[in-house]
Amino acid sequence: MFNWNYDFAGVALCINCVLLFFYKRNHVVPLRQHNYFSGLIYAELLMALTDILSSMALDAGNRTSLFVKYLSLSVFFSMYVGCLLLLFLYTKSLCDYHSVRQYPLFSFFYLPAGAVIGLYLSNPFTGLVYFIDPVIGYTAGPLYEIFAALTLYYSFLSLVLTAIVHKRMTKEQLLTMHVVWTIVIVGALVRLFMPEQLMVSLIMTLCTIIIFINLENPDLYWNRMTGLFNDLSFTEVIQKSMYSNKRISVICIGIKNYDEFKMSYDSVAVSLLRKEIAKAMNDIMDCQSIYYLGHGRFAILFIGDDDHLGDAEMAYDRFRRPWIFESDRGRTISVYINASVAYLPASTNITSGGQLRDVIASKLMDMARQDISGLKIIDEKAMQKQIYISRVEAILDKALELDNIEVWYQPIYDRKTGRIIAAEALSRLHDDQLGYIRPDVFIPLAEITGAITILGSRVLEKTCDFIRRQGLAEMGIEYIEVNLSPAQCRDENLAVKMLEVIESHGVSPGMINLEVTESTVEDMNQLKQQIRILHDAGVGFSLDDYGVGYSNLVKIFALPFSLVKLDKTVVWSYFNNENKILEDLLAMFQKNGLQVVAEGVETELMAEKLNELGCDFQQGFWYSEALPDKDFVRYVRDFNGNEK
Ligand code: G
Ligand code: G
Ligand code: MN
Repeated sequence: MFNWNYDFAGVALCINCVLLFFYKRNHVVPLRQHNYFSGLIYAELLMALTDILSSMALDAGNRTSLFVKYLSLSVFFSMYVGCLLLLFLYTKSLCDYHSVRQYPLFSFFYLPAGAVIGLYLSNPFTGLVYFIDPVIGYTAGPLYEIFAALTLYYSFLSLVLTAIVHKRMTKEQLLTMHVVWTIVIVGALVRLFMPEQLMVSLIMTLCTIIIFINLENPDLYWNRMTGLFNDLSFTEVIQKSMYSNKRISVICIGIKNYDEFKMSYDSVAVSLLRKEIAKAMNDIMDCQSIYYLGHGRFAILFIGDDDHLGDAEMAYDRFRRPWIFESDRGRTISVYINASVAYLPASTNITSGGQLRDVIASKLMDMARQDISGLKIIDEKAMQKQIYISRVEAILDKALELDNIEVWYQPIYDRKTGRIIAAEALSRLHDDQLGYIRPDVFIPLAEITGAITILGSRVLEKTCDFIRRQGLAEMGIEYIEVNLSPAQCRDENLAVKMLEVIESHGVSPGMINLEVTESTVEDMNQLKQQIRILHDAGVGFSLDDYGVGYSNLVKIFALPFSLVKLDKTVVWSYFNNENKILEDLLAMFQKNGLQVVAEGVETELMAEKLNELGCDFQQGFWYSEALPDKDFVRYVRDFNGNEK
């Protein structure tokens, strides 16, 4: 006779009831892992219950029928096996292992559990695992240890699986599952040697709690305030749909004036607006799930082949009407929201969840930047572009790490002397497969990722090294123009660091001209100080790309620019006879003591006319494209030796 201890199983029963209540209250994204997890809670609940029932029935001796004893014991053991299987399937769903449809593997996964459950259910007739002796009571049969063997089997299978595909799991997932399986093995040993303690369901429950805290916590997947799923669940759902070959279509909505909205209202109002938008979308269409991707961007995901373009149109239409909701202080807010809506049809090929999220973000950002209100389709081309950008991002990171960024120099011609007296340093990124990648692609990328800080200082270092090594000053080169990105200017130690680089290379600061675009001038206030330090040390400043922004001329003249570079579009519009602005700009800047560089000079005609107009400097393909350092030196020697 055993002296059963009901405490542990009783606690397990209570905990599983509580877990079930709270887990089921929350929304879950349609991921298989969540189904396995709730299945696990149910199985544990039943296991704890039958553990108690069967022990009570055994205790009661002849007062309960043999049938009740056998039934409750068989259900208990079967539920234990069920837990093992669900835990294994849960592990498998985490690592996206979807080859289950391959028949041989299928039998590896399910057959052992199925066979053992069959064994337990048929035990009342065979007595192979245990039997109930009229005198001694509960007695182990010849196959009693089978549950321990099965535990080892599934632990081992999980271990193998996570070892094979560990790259698809996060560190947290790996750690959690390894801990969980260790505990499961301990539980089986306890059952084997101390069956009277009824501890196994509590030990299983412990595993569930660990998973709940680390991997199934609803707050990891959705926002309580708005009831919207987050971008983590978005990428995971897409990832899983891809692995199981399901097609998806997505309606993406971006609030265009989101930043303004955030500045004008408190965070509660912002949350309420998000909630309101989600509610409206749910009313318009049968949303399977709505995700909030951050920065005022929503994604409505549909799994399956159906077309939802009509829904996307209706979603866009809704933004023609105002959004009305109560603020936290009970004030009624009514606002018009400008939205960009993009639609990704189910036919589009997707490579990864994260990539799709990036495509959506960049598409909506592009639409907002170009002020496109309306509906756009995200097609294969947009996906390809994003794939290319991600590739460039990786190449750039690697190039910075290996210090592989090249700097080329485009000559600048001086009207007064008829010689090349300066150059613009332009960075070049080389990849074995993609060839030379244009700065128009990687500079904006570096500005977003922050890599521009390192890139900028590398370019300056290389330029200084070149000036010193080649003795550019002796060759008649008066200065080199180096582009300074607005993003670099956020560093308040920029000036000091740059001067350090210049001086450590033994270069006179006067040999460096920093090119700043108008956009930098816009948020110049805190940077005036930086410019002042550099300028006082002798570094020159040029205003780059003049004519393509919206300049505040008062601000420009207040800064120590000595040069203005007219953007090539301004120059070209003059030579295309579109306007005569060039002449007036020249006069205006020169009258205010600034010298002017014309960019994009491509023909002899342009070069001659610009000289005639009195434009101080010229830069463009007529003279030369940007050249690698040795070619540049040769070009300058040739040019300055025998005048063009
Ligand atoms: O060479 P071109 O295609 O080469 O250059 C495209 C743009 O990239 C230009 O507007 C130029 O100002 C910018 N650019 C090139 N090199 C650098 C660099 O080192 N730093 C910054 N900030 N911009 C650069
Ligand atoms: O924006 P930034 O001023 O830094 O411009 C330099 C860019 O202009 C580089 O991309 C350079 O390759 C390009 N560029 C320079 N000269 C010419 C030209 O004559 N024609 C064209 N189309 N591009 C030019
Ligand atoms: Mn430039």
